[in-house]
Amino acid sequence: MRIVFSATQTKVQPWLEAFRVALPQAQVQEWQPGAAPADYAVVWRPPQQLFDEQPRLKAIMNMGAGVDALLEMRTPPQAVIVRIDDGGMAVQMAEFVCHAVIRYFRELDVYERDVAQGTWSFRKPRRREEFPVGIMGLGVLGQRVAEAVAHFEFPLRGWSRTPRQVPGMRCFAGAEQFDEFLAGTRVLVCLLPLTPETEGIMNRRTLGRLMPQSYVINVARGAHLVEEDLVALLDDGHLAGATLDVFRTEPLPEGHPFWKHPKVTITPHTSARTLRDESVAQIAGKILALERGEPIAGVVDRNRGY
Ligand code: NDP
Ligand code: OXD
Repeated sequence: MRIVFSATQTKVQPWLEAFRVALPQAQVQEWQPGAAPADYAVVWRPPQQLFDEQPRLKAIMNMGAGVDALLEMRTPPQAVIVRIDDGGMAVQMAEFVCHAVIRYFRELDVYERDVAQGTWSFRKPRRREEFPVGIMGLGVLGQRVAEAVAHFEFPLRGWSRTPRQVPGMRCFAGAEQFDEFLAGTRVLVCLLPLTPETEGIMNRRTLGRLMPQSYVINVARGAHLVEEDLVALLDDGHLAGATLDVFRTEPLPEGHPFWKHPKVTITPHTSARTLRDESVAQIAGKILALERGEPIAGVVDRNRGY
């Protein structure tokens, strides 16, 4: 069995060594132009030339949860596209989102600003019932985040494409229930995949439907958000704050308004990192299962886009 590996933004050698240990029967090589035909490609944002030169791949193993960039490429049509499901990312996402929700609920963002100005002032405690958290996307990550947020007893709402039942959560589904979901949400968390249906889903109209003084937490993809609409709603006071981990252009360009906006907190696409050991174990396990002809989790539906 031959496996080619191609990933940007990571050191290649430790990944190759880990795959060679996990799959001793396989020949695992970093992809180079002209490489011999392989059975599997393990990739994160690879060059198009890899797929053009590897028409016989059985499967493409994406080293992340989101496959939006991969689905924009020309890939061999028979190759199954497989994404990471959880692989240690769900708990990281739960930590990140809980931290942001609690920071807003306890007004730590306001205390941080006060302290920076040498001001000692108390704020009236908020009522949890007035702080419903609404999660868009109830998949692997959204459900784990919901479970974690539930421990802090915030009212929970969730929205997905098809109807879901999540204990302790009021669930909404589809375009027809979207506005109702938004209208009762005070903290909007985006954990949707980026697809033609979800591109620009957070815009002036939809964010304008949230409860007054709402917050936005985007940990999915930058293109879910119309950035200038968010700034307008923060500036006119409808929105009280935003925590953004992902952006239309990454790294965030110098001079972008988010860098200095007093109501925006940014992080460099780090809310849930791909972890090497967990990912190698998961991908190797799936390759072996595919070789045995067994079903695996995380197979992407190319038509659905996730
Ligand atoms: P899943 O595929 O497991 O879940 C996707 C969820 O979104 C499902 O509940 C699905 O609905 C819902 N959904 C999809 N399309 C729509 C739509 N048009 N309307 C309403 N709901 C929709 O994905 P994951 O939870 O694993 O990951 C989510 C995203 O998080 C990834 O695609 C990636 O972009 C992002 N991510 C970001 C990271 C970061 O570091 N910032 C790290 C990892 C992931 P249904 O249940 O009906 O199928
Ligand atoms: C992912 C990511 O999709 O890191 O896994 O953004």
